[in-house]
Amino acid sequence: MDQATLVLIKPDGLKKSLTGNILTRLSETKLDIVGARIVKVSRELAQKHYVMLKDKPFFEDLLKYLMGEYHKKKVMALVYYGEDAIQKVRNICGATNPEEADPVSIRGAYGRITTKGVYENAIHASANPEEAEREIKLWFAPDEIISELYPAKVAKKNVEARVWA
Ligand code: DAT
Ligand code: MG
Repeated sequence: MDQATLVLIKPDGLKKSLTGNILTRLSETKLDIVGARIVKVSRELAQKHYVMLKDKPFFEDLLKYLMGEYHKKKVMALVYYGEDAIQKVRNICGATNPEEADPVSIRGAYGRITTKGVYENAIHASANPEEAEREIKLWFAPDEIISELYPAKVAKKNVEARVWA
């Protein structure tokens, strides 16, 4: 079944110049990239992204990590699409805990746990189709994705926005 999944190259991945390596590893999946953005992550976006973990003792550190307070204030967000996309990407990422991840997986090769206990695991990948849809809609507007993944509508937005001067 064709699926979409959200991938984030987290701030440690960008700080360590791993973008090329990670994208190369992901290209083994033969999936299509249908969206890509560089994002400066706000606290609000980080909180929404990890809402499921809001009661965990490590939540505050997780927010700081995703916002880039330990590395660089940017994240690369991508949407991959194709057959069994969610599992294919998760397999290449490896286990959540980088010390337990298969050493040939992305997290096994590049992740670490800091002395503070933060899992710096370089990459995020959606866990299931419901999470993927929620996460993709959080990180991308309909026009930032080159395929029609989910229904969208035209809405008049009466807001001020920056344009090129
Ligand atoms: P995954 O990223 O594999 O989907 P998750 O959704 O359970 O795992 O957790 C999200 C992130 O939170 C994970 O990438 C790293 C961090 N995390 C999870 N469990 C942790 C723990 N016990 N201690 C510190 N950080 C943790
Ligand atoms: Mg998860």
